[in-house]
Amino acid sequence: MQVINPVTGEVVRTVAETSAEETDEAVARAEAASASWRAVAPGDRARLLRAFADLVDARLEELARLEVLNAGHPIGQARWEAGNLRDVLLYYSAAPERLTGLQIPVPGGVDVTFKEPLGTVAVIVPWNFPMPIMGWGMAPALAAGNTVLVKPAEWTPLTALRVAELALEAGLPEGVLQVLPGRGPVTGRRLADHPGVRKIVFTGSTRVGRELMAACAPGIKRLTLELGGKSANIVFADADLERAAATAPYAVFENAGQDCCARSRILVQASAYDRFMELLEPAVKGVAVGDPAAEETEVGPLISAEHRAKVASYVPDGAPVAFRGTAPDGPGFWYPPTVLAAPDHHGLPAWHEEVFGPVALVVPFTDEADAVRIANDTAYGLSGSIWTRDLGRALRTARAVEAGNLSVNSHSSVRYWTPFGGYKQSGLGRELGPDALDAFTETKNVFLATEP
Ligand code: TXE
Repeated sequence: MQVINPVTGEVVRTVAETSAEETDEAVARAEAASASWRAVAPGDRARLLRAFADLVDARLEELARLEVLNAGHPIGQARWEAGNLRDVLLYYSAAPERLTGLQIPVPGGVDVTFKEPLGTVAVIVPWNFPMPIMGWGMAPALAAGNTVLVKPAEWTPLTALRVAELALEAGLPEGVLQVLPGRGPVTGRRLADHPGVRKIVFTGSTRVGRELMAACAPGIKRLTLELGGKSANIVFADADLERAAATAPYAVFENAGQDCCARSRILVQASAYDRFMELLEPAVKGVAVGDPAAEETEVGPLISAEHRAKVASYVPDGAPVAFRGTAPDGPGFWYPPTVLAAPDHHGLPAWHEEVFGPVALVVPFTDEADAVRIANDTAYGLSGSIWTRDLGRALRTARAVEAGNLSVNSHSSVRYWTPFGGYKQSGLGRELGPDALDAFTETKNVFLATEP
């Protein structure tokens, strides 16, 4: 597979594709490593994960630069991504020694529950946040005693391959973590079909998520899905409009909008609409789009020429463009931050579908009930923001919006201490936080009779 730098459009590396047969061999290696990995003493498993995290930390700049080259992410953001992988490894390195079961009082004996690893699990990773999303699946899975196969996206295999080398260097035994670069329908699908793989963790499109659910059905394979989003950023008239408008562009244009949590539908209370738009325009035009290797850059290019064409198709001639930011010309897959003002939004595909690019819609609403109605007018339910100074309204609205992760007077989505995942067609199950350990263990209950 050719790895392309999205800034130049040039091939920077060629990576071998894992065939279906090679995928089977990797699964066999992972299964063979399972018994000894689950038998590693909890303290030793914790130490190995900490050593792994320390190596990621030591190589943070190298990993970040590799992501700039491969995904075109701004260097500051890429450092955050490598740092997130390190932090998630450290967070779950505490788990092996704290994975406790329960002792429940029952008559006639002693009843104990155990948390046991599933065996071999596969993590299928998209191209938008390669290192963090690899970590969110891999770290809790390893901590709980599973062996792990990671399939990075076709576009972005480089950091995953380097991270796998660091795992070996840290002392993880052979076969415990393997990275299989390859095509989704070949390598990814084989992992989903393989009876030796006990769980699939998938982040990607809702279309492929649906396919994987069907592929997992025959074997009742465990599945966690983190899919698309169409999140709302709800701005009430009583909010700090300056802050809401200054931050709104970053909540959708960061990572060039290639973010499942992007707040791509900005809902503004009608009485504050004109003022908000006045404030939003300079904020959007001020977003620094350009060379991702430059420290001051905030937004880089899109991942590929195909993806840019798809994004552009959501802004056809005659689309209600209110204003746009800037983007470089020339080689590379650039697209300017674009705001559509669309009171009559229902006919627009960009209202219903995940654009996954730097395109936002602004829509007015009348009152709280209207805001909730519009926010929930989507098949997705991943994330969202609520801006208001009224705490009661903030909490009422947060409880009424059908989404897994909401933030008030903030656009924060992912905090690795807390569960992350979607309602409706945004996914199934939760990643991160304490919940993720349940997703990588089976609960076994054993009853010991103490009376004859
Ligand atoms: O995703 P795919 P794509 C959304 C976003 C984007 C769209 C398409 O809207 O524009 O999806 O992106 C692997 N069996 N998100 O085409 O195809 C694939 O190799 C098993 C949202 O890149 O879903 C890659 O590793 N695996 C999102 C991963 O699935 C398969 C992140 C994701 O690719 C497979 C990315 C198959 N049949 C895209 N087909 C988010 N939630 O953050 C593909 N894959």
